[in-house]
Amino acid sequence: MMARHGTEQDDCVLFAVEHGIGRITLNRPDRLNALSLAMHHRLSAILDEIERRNDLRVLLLIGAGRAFCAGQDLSERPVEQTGAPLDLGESLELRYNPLVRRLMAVNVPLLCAVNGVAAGAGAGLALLADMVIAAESARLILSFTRIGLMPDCGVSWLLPRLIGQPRALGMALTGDAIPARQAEAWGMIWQAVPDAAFSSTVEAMLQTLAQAPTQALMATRHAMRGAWLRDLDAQLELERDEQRRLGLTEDYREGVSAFRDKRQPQFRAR
Ligand code: T3D
Repeated sequence: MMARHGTEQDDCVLFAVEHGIGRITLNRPDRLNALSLAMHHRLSAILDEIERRNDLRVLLLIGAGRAFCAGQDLSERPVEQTGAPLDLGESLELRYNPLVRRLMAVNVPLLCAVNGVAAGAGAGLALLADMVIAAESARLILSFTRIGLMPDCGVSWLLPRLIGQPRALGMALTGDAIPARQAEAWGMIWQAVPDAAFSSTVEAMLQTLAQAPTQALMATRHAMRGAWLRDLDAQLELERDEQRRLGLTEDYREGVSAFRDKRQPQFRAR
C-alpha cells in the first residue's frame, strides 16, 4: 500500500533528461494538472536533482493532456469544514514562493510549453519562464480573483512589467481568459503557434537552446531580468563585468573561430 502511494506521488510530475534536455511534465491530466501537495513535494525533489546535475543545457516545463496547469488543487482546500482555516500565507511561504524562486534560478534556460489552459498559479508558473511557447488553443487565466484571492507566484510583480498596468490589472480584476495569440500580441509570451505545429516548434526551440552557449544565455537572463531594479550605470557595469568573464570562456573562442571559419559553432557550455 505504501509503495503504491509512493509511485503515485512520483508519477504526478515526471522528470527525464536526454541529450542535455531536462523535461518536467505536470502529470495529473484528469485534474488539469492542478497543483497538489504531492506535486509540490515532487517538484521540490526534481529541483534538488536539477541543482545537483551539471549535464543540463535547457529545461522544459509542460503539462500532460489538454491543460498546462489549473493552479492550486482546490480539492485540497476544504473550505466548508469547520475548525481552524488553512493559512494560505503559509502555503505561499512554504511551497509557492520557493518553487517560483527555484525555477527562476535554474542555471539553464527555462522554456515553458503552454500546451493548454494555464490558470491561477498555473499561469504564474508559465509566465516566469525565460521563454514561453503556447499552443494557439491555449489560454491564460488569472483566475485568482474568481475564487476570492489575488495573483501570486510573482504575477503581481511580473505582469505589469511585461504588459503594462492597464492590461495586467484588467486581466487580474476580471479573471478573463486571454487566448495565446492575444498573450503573444501583448508581449506576455514569446510565441503562439498553431496546435499542429506546437510540438515541433517546442522541440526545435529546445534544440536551439541546448546547443547555445549556456553561460552567455544565463548572463543575458541575469542582466535582463534584473534590469528593472538597476539604473543605467549599474547595468553598464554589470555588462562590462559579465562580458569580461564571457570573453574568457571556451564558447566565446569557439564562436569567433566558427564565424571566421564559416561553420556552425559547437558550444560546450564552458
Ligand atoms: O491555496 C493556496 O495555497 C493559495 C494559492 C493559490 C494559487 C492558485 O492557483 S488560486 C487559483 C486556483 N485555480 C483555479 O481557480 C482554476 C480552477 N479551474 C478552472 O477555472 C477551470 O477548470 C479551467 C478554466 C482551468 C478549465 O475549465 P474547463 O471547462 O476547460 O475544465 P473543467 O471542466 O472546469 O475542469 C476539468 C476537471 O478538472 C474538473 O473535474 P471533473 O468535473 O471532471 O471531475 C475540474 O473540477 C477539475 N479541475 C480544474 N481545475 C481544478 C480542478 N480540480 C481541482 N483544482 C483545480 N484548480
